[in-house]
Amino acid sequence: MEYHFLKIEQRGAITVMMVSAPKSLNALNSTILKEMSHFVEYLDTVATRVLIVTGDGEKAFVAGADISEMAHLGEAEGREFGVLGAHVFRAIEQLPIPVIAAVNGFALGGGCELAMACDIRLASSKAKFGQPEVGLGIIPGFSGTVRLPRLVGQGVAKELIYTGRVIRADEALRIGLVNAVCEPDELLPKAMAMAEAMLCNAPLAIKAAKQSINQGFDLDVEAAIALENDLFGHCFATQDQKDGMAAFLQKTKADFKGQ
Ligand code: CO8
Repeated sequence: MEYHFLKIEQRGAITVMMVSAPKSLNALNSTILKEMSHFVEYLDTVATRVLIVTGDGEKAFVAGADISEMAHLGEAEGREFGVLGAHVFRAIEQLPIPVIAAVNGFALGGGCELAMACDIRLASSKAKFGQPEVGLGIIPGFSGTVRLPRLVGQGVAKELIYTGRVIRADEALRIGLVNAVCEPDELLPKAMAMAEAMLCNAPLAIKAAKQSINQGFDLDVEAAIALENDLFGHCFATQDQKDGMAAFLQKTKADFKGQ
């Protein structure tokens, strides 16, 4: 499939997916969401071991879902549009590799929701976050009401969603919405450096850790521990565990094969 609104760049085992619709500040229309869905479905997660998601230009990560497209939707189409976005973001969240959002500018509405579907958020000092949907007569419909309270707690999430207040990167850091803030020109290098650090580790162990955190978070403690026990045990069936521990004992670094 040829992408009109996604720029994909391969840097070794790291892939950068850039949303690119600069005229509308990278707002997500249904074509972009379908391109993203295709990209995620066909991403080779053996060749790509870390995905970085970012926005084109200096101004926006993603300024939301495309309001000009949504303005004319009826109830059934509105629901369909919400399902499409939620489905794509869930697929990103469930990728078996780490996904880092490099938030370079406005991350509003669907943009904030896209960033929240990623495992880790790095923000430029110029980034701004918010869920301004209620000001448009809708709710954060790409799973913002689901993920924001899980990330920052219900009280803060409700305040941000009910007021639609847009916050700067420093406040996003303070409330735990982002992991770190850096200067704009340091953003992609910092995301790359973090991805490189992940590449040193065992891919199957990272995959299992992600599954244990993502699935375990929604289980009660006993069930989450049981899930972790299974995933932990399964690590001992991998070559990576043999290589990792042998390398430690020989005081060398393992060259993990993801097997
Ligand atoms: N949709 C469509 N077009 C947009 C969007 C958007 N979300 N954001 C910006 N644009 C367009 C503008 O219309 C403008 O186009 P034009 O040049 O043709 O007039 C261009 O991008 C540049 O924008 P501005 O001139 O407004 O730039 P400013 O620097 O003045 O302002 C802002 C930047 C503050 C980001 C401003 O553009 C803005 O407020 N944008 C809208 C932000 C917003 O409300 N986002 C949430 C949208 S709703 C949403 O995401 C819902 C997700 C769940 C959907 C569930 C479906 C059922």
